[in-house]
Amino acid sequence: MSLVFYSRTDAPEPWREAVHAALPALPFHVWPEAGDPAAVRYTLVWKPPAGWHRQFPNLKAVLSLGAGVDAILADPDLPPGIPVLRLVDAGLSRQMAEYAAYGVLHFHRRMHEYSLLQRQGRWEPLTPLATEDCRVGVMGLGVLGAEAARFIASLGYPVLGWSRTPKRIPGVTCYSAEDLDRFLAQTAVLVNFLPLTPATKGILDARLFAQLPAGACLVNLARGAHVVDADLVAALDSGQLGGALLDVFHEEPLSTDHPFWTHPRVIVTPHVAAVTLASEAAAQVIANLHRLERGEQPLGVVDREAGY
Ligand code: NDP
Ligand code: OXD
Repeated sequence: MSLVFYSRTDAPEPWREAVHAALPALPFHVWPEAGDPAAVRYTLVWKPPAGWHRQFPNLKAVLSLGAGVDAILADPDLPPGIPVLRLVDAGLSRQMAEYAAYGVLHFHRRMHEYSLLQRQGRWEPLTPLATEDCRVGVMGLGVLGAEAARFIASLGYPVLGWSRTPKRIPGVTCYSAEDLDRFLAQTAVLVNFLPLTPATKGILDARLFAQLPAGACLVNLARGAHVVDADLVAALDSGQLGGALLDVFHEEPLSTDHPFWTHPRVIVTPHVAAVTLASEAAAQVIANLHRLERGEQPLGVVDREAGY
């Protein structure tokens, strides 16, 4: 019985050490090394290529190195019936809340406009918007979105939240699926925390941008495929949107000729809103391996039907 680690961005060593310390009898292979494929019971993965899991006929569980599992579920060859386990917070929520709050402060304090004025050498004080008039709309009120909504509310912003099912979060006005229009109409800074599923793919499109107040800004730290890129560029060019802070993209790394790189109203970061740290997340993975070994129900089981 063994585990195979696959990631092109996470260093395997801290994971190997943590797993070995907790489960010394479980061989830990780092792809492209996998030992006997028939012996592989667990994979610990970030963005495995489509078809990759097909080679392990006796897999018992797939453990994600991230909170979002869209890349894992996108594999048509993922063995049916086995659990896919995602990270639940595991140190990510604090980082995500900080990034989201940074974006809100940036746009609320009109830094996107000052950056344009600076390029033109213009000294032009702009009228500030009172904090209590800068409504922040958080799409997705799960583990990460709810924490960010609470954090942004603690800074004095009126916060609205939107999720598939109704939520109650102190200090946050919560809307559910059917109230999207009302939620958008009030939102000055839209922050996306949705998982990427068939229902949310392309949700950030021209139709949605048109429902925001003119000049609203976008912080997308969920997935690139939530955005229709051409619609976002058009909304920024027309002034319907004032600016966008983007951490995630359809293709990563973002291709060098993509218009986002040079658009004066876009800030690009390289998928770093929250970075999984073995020092914070390994305990959760190990707890799940112990549970699986004991035949107990693991934590963070993804609803494969819903896609998150
Ligand atoms: P959760 O599964 O805990 O929360 C998802 C939320 O989205 C829930 O509130 C859910 O509603 C809501 N939702 C799902 N589908 C819909 C829909 N069709 N309409 C409305 N609401 C919907 O996820 P996390 O908070 O843990 O993570 C969110 C995402 O953040 C991840 O999937 C990942 O893509 C992204 N991420 C990005 C990182 C980065 O560095 N950029 C780092 C970590 C995560 P309900 O509560 O009703 O089910
Ligand atoms: C995640 C991510 O889903 O880093 O954890 O994007």
